[in-house]
Amino acid sequence: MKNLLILIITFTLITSCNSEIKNTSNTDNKTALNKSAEDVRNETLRTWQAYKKYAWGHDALAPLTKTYRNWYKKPLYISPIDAYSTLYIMGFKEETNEIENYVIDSLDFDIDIDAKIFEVNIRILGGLLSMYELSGKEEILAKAKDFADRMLPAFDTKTGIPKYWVNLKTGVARGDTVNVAEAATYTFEMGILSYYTKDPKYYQAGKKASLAIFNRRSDIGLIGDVIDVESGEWVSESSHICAGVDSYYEYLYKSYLLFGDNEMGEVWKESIKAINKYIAEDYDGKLWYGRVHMNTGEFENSVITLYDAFFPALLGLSGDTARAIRLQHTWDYVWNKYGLEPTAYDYKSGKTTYPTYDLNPEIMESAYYLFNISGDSSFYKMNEQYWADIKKYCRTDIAYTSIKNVETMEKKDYMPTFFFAETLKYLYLTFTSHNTEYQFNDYTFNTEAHPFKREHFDKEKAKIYLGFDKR
Ligand code: DMJ
Repeated sequence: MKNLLILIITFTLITSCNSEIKNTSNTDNKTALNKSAEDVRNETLRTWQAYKKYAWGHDALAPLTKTYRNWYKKPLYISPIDAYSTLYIMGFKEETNEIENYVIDSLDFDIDIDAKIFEVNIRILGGLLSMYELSGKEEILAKAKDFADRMLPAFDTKTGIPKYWVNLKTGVARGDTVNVAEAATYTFEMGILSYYTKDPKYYQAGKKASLAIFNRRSDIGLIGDVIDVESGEWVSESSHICAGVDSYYEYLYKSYLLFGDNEMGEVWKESIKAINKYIAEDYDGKLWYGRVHMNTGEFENSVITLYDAFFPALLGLSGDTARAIRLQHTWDYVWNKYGLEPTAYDYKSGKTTYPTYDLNPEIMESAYYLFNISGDSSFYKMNEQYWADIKKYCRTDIAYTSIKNVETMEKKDYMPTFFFAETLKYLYLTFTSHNTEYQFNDYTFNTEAHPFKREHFDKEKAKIYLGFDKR
């Protein structure tokens, strides 16, 4: 009854919060979009066309010099794979068909390059699996499986935590020192692949890595942030939720949410208890998550990163709306101090320690979640403002570019692939929250914002296909 009441209130608030919002369910009809959604959609197309003109076949666009950048000596086609689900949600059929055809006909992962396993997992494997869900094309699932099979040799270590790089052709892996995010952000994509292939080996590899981290927690329940994959020793004992750890926590909760793996749910519950007890801090009237020592819980430093702005979304998703809202206001304060967020910020000195802004999505991701969870229109307005600021400082004649220094707003010549995958998508989804078929409660996103429909994953089947036991 209480839930029903909250739902009704939320729905009422969402539908009444913005006068431009029209009550329609037809997302294909461009006239049904409000001004903000229409604007993001048009800008996405303009940016995609720039990628196609200047960087097609390569990993990323360099928007100032109007050329391309590749991550490795051969391209992995990362921008289109990352962009696909955003273009699909926006209804760009011709563009998404073109990407599907390229992936099916021309993409070959048998390349002699050492790929960073964390990055390619969230972008390529996550992107391909989402492409499979949205397109329904079996050939795309085959590509995803082929790619994951090339990643798996990296997990063959004494701890089960993968090495940093894996050679896509030979399977030779290297790099024994990894941060926690690189160590254990795999259960979501690997679980989805296990579900669709009915082969538990993928999820089991990802879960082993996550549990290897959790099982090395201290007596007070905290983990460090850098680990040796062979010895299992902590290389750094700093405990935080910042860049380098962030998505480990995200995947604990999301694996429980999407697949119903209760063991992962318990790991999340225990972890968040320790985080809130030792890491959360009230400072200057705001909520912050800084850095403490994993064994003692003693404060180490107050440098946070803009990646941490994902945490309000995770707190909100897992039911702690009050903390989520407070934390989002903290991030909103940091954003407004500069007009964009700096990559690193010391909340006690009030200064940035690394002033770059790379078109990152996290603060907009959290505003999107909180608008949908609480129905409070101030989160919608936050995203309207962040979008206006991005247009003001990052827009170029052909696309958008990163900022070298948020104090001077000097531009950098690079557009990361997650701008397509995440930033534009979360903005668009916020502005269409009322009238999209991609309803917030129906989807779970990987850490690169690739969407997966919750009802596609039957929890009883997941238990078998992913090979975990119900508790
Ligand atoms: C994205 O690649 C992913 O969200 C990742 O988890 C960390 N953040 C970047 C974008 O900022």
